[in-house]
Amino acid sequence: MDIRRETVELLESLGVSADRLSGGDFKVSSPVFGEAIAELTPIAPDAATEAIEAADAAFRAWRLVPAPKRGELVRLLGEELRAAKADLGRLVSIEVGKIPSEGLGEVQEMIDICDFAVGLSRQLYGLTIATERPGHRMMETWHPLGVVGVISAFNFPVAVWSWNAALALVCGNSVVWKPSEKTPLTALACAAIFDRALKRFGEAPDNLLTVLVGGRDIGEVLVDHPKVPLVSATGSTRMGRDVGPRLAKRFARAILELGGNNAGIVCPTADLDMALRAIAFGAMGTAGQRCTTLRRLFVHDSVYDGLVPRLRKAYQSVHVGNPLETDALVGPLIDRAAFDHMQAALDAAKAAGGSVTGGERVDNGHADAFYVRPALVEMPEQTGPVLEETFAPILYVMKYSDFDDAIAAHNAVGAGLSSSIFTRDIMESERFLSADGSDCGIANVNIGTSGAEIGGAFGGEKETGGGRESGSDAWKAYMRRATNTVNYSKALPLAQGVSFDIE
Ligand code: UN1
Repeated sequence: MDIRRETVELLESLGVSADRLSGGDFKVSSPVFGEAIAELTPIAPDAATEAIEAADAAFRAWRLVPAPKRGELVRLLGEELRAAKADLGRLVSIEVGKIPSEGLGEVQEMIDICDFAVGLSRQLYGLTIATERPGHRMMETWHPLGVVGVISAFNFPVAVWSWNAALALVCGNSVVWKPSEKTPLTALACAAIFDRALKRFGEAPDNLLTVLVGGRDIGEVLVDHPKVPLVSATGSTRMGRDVGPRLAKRFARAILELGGNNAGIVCPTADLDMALRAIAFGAMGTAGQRCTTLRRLFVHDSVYDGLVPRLRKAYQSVHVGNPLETDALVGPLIDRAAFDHMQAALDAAKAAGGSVTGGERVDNGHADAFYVRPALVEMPEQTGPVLEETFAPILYVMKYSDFDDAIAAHNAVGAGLSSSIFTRDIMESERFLSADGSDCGIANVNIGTSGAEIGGAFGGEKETGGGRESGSDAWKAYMRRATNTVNYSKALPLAQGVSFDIE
């Protein structure tokens, strides 16, 4: 196949002109064959600063549009995404190497969050609160916040943007998006899709959405700009350690969705067939490149031999290959660096006594495409690389005999994104979900760690950064809250019984 030609054709059909795709020095590659598929022109830092100022002007106008009307724009975006689903899903597969159902699933997440946000646009509620003073009313109101900066990662190049953008837009904000350096093409496609929704919507300010194609310097412009009151950033914990303090320094808000080192516990009463499928998808799906990928597994002694050999077999037989032309379940790693990190982690695991199944490179005839057989690593204990997130398909498996020890080991890592337990024992599942159970932002029972629905709040604790995006009341981070107390009496009673009579 001519992947470059198909990329250009897809982008043109999505509304991105072919002239933008070549001639620049910002090279974009597809991991499928490791070939360049576009050369973009990045934005200069000064132009990025100007774009943020323009987005601020857009916010000032957009905040005056009634929220349900803003919801109409997001409804149209959802319609345009439905129409573009096949093309955008395919483009995600080309740019990231996802298998087709995962590329399409990512676009489905976008459609789902648009639907959610449309409903939300009529539900931006505040509370009315009992006051201690007679003839008074106290309430809270929610107002638009400003320019919302979005920094997204390569692995969910469009869905995570849409979680932020759909909420930000109904909340009355404008959006400036710095996509991953590895995936700017799908971002340009989203901007074109959004433009179509805008045209159908009619009256909306210019510059409601700006995409900044560029490297780290451009991300820094966004993070440091005083007119960006909120930055939602997805990426590594290392990135978060830089972005978090920079935002804190200027008292801007952060939604950080950083690393995960997600674990599962398989208990004596687990349905092993169910656990096997959930573990296989959670650990090998998306080539281990989800924030929610299952990376550690604690298996009770009594079921270890009933589960782990079957898992090993699945690792040996899963089809790894070109996601565009075959029915592979595991596509490529994003690049050579990802491959190198994976090999280094496997070497460290072996040195720590791990026994490795898989992990080797699978040759597809292209020197710069990195396919690997997912690795199952049986570890004597949780040490060395097991404590770190390696963004690749490695599952470390450990035995446990005492449930308290399993929970303690589960929580003994820096990250706190997603977790799961496989059990039919209600005492164990309830304990896992309780205050002294899993310490993660997502805790599941008889479901893997990945593949969350948009209706729940998405994010995690500890080194995952603490942010929440997507469903539930995550919208509150995208608005500012005002507490209003109104006195409709003729007196001026002071709170707390204070008297202050000046005559
Ligand atoms: C991510 O990897 O950053 O829960 C997002 C999941 C997906 C989103 C993952 N819905 O696996």
